[in-house]
Amino acid sequence: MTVQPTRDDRFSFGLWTVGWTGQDPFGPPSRKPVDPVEAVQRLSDMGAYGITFHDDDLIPFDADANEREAILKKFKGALDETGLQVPMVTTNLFSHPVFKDGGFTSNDRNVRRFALRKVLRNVDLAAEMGAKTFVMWGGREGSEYDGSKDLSAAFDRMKEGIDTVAAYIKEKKYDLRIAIEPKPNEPRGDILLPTVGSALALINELEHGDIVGVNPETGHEQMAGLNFTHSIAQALWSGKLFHIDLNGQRSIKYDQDLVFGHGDLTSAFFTVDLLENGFPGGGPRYDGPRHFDYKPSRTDGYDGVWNSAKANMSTYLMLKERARAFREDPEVQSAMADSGILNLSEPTFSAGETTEDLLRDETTFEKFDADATAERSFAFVQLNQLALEHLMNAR
Ligand code: GLT
Ligand code: MN
Ligand code: MN
Repeated sequence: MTVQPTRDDRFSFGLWTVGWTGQDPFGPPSRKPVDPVEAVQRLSDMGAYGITFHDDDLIPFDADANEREAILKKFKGALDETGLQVPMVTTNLFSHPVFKDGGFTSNDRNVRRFALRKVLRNVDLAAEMGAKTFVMWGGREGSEYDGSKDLSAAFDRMKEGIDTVAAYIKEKKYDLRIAIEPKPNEPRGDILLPTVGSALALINELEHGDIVGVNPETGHEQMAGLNFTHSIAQALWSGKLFHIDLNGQRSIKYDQDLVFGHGDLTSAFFTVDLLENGFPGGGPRYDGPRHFDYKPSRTDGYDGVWNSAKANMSTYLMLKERARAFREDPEVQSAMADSGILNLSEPTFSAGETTEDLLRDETTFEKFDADATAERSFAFVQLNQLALEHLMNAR
């Protein structure tokens, strides 16, 4: 069963995803490179609305100005022809060996200055392409050995770099926001800003943090054993979920970048439920692209590549349908009521009540029967079973 996406679903893919040729640390590519124009056409034909890219995915690192222009012209032609958009652009500060110790936080100042120039040039390109989000994934910003980096200085340089880019965006009046993408490790032994929480904390220290948010990736949080839905929930709550990378990961191991849903399916269900239906009691919503950052398996040929791209969208849409049925089910609603889920929206203090009032209210402490209250049974397991039944289309 394949569910057909439309542009209104706002599905997008990185050019580096369907374009991954299968090279890994243990072997060379298992597929020939794909022409970006073909990627645009195929993604458009299958119902995606957007394509995203790193500068180097499209334009070789050492291309001269003429080559760059020719490549961009061809790519833009394919976009115009298909109507595919470029909602996000990002910069490669990790492949070339010059970045082996990072870009913004390399111990080599000349590398840091080069990295900034590369990013600023790409910000201009992002604006030119009409992108609204500029992702920053600092895969090489980190270390293998704790003694190899002055971490305080590294955070200073990270702040300096991101603030410089944000200030440049403002100065140029680009309609663009930055989204930091966390990852715990790989390729570095430990990457700075390993989780959504770490990125949110850094954003609070920025001068131009108002236009900086996060781009959480399913597998990256799960590599650290964290709950992806919780991570995006906190980003949303903080008004910082600017973009999202959906994929699949099976437990704590190397970054698998599987098809969305091919890792922890129950977690994927609740991710879609949150993105599509919002928090049970209201609250902020995500309205950005549903971006897939997966790697077609090395065992697949191009038939498998295009089919797996479709699988991301189709799985998302099936989960969306299942999540809708889940929320609408009266039995679910009553299990939610028994679980007290909507009660959590009620402030712990009554309107106008002060801490003094609380201290004086004996029912909250002196006369509070903790043992009797502890006897309450929450319907959490029942609710989860209902979720599974909906997920399995058994209801
Ligand atoms: C790289 C990484 C992804 C990031 C990309 C953005 S590049 O493929 O593994 O998670 O989203 O820089
Ligand atoms: Mn990944
Ligand atoms: Mn990603």
